[in-house]
Amino acid sequence: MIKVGIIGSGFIGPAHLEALRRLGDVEVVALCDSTLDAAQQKARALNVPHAYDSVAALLAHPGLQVVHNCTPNHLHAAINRQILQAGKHVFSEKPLCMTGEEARELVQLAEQAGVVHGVSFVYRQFAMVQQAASMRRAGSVGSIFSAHGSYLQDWMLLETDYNWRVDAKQGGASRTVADIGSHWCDTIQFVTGKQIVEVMADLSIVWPTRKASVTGAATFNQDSGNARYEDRPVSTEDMGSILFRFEDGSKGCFHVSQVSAGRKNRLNFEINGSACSLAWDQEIPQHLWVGQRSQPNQLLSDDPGLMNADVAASAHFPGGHIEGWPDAFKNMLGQFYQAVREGRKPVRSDTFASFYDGANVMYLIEAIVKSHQQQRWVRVEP
Ligand code: SOE
Repeated sequence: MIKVGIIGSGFIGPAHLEALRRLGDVEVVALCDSTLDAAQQKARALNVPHAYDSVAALLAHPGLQVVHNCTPNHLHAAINRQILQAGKHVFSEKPLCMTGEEARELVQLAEQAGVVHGVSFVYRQFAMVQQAASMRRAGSVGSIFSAHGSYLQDWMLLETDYNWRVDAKQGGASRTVADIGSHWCDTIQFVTGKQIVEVMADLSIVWPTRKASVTGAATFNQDSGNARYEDRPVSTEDMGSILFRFEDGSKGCFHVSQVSAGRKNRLNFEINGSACSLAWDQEIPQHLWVGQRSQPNQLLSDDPGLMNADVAASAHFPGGHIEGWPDAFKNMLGQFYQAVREGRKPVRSDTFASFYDGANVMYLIEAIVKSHQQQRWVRVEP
C-alpha cells in the first residue's frame, strides 16, 4: 500500500480521501489540521488512524510517501515547499500558490526533489473532455481557430455570502479568476493542446462590501437564518470577461462569475475548427456536442464503446450509467498515482496536471489581473 497524508480537512480534503480509497492500493494514514482537536475529530469521523496539528509532525510519520495539500490558498506555497524539502511526492490543491514568483520557485524545487508533483485541475479528467482532446489529437476537429465559454456559479450571489476566499490575504489578489477561471484555462489548453499567450481582461466586483458571519463560514455554506454579521470591504472580483490569444494566433474568450443565479458549477466550452465544433458542459458531463456544417449535429455520450480507444478507459461503466465530478477526481488521482507507482517524474504536457501546469495557470492569472488593472493586452510571462 502507498502511504499518504492529507493536510487540511475542510471542503476538499474529504473529497481527496474518498477518491484515494477508490484507487485500492493507497492508504490514507494521517490527517493534519490547524488544531489537534480538529484533526482528531476529522480523523475519527473519516476513519483515518493518525492525526497531527503540524505539517512537520505529519511529514515525519513513518513510511509516508505522498502528501496532499488541501489547505486554504495562502498556505499552498509554504506547505508545498515544506513537502518538497522533505522529499515526498506532492499533490496540491489549486491554485498552486499565490504569485508567479512562488510558482517559478516551486517548479524548480519540484525538479530538484525528483518527486512526482500534481495539481488538482480535475475538469480535464472527465471522460467527454478526454474524448474532445483525443478527437483534436486525431485531427477530427481540423484546424482550431476559436475557443470560448464560461464558468458560472451562484454561491457568492448574496451580500451575506462570505468565506475565507473573499479575503485577499487568504484567497489571493484574484478570487473568481483564480478559483474557477484557472480551471477553465487548464481545461481549454488541455483540449486544444495550445497555450494562451496574451490576455485582455475586464473584472468586476458586484459587492464592494459584504456581510461576513461573525461565527465564520465555509465554502458553499448556506445561511442558517440566525447568523450575526459584520461589514467587510471586498477587493477580489465577483466576475470577469477575458479575451485571449493562443500561441498560434487563434483566439478566444471566456466569462467567469460566482454571482450567476441558478448556475451552480457550470464550466462550459466550445471549440470551433475547420472540420467540426465541439461543446461540453460540466453540469451534463456525459454529453459531447459535435457540431457539423454538412450533416446533422451529433450528441456523443460517454459510452466506452463509442469513445476513441485511447481514452475509453476514462469512462468506467457502460453508456447511460452517468459518471461525474467524483469519477473525474478519481481519474485524476489514478493518473497521478500511476506515476508514483512507476517512479515517473511528470513531463510538461502530462495526462494529469503537474506543477508545470499549476505554474502556467499562475502566470495566466497574474497577466489577467495586470491586464484589468492597466486596461490593456498583457503577455503571459512564464
Ligand atoms: C469553489 O468555487 C470551488 O469549490 C472551487 O474551489 C473548485 O476548484 C471548483 O471545482 C468548484 O468550486
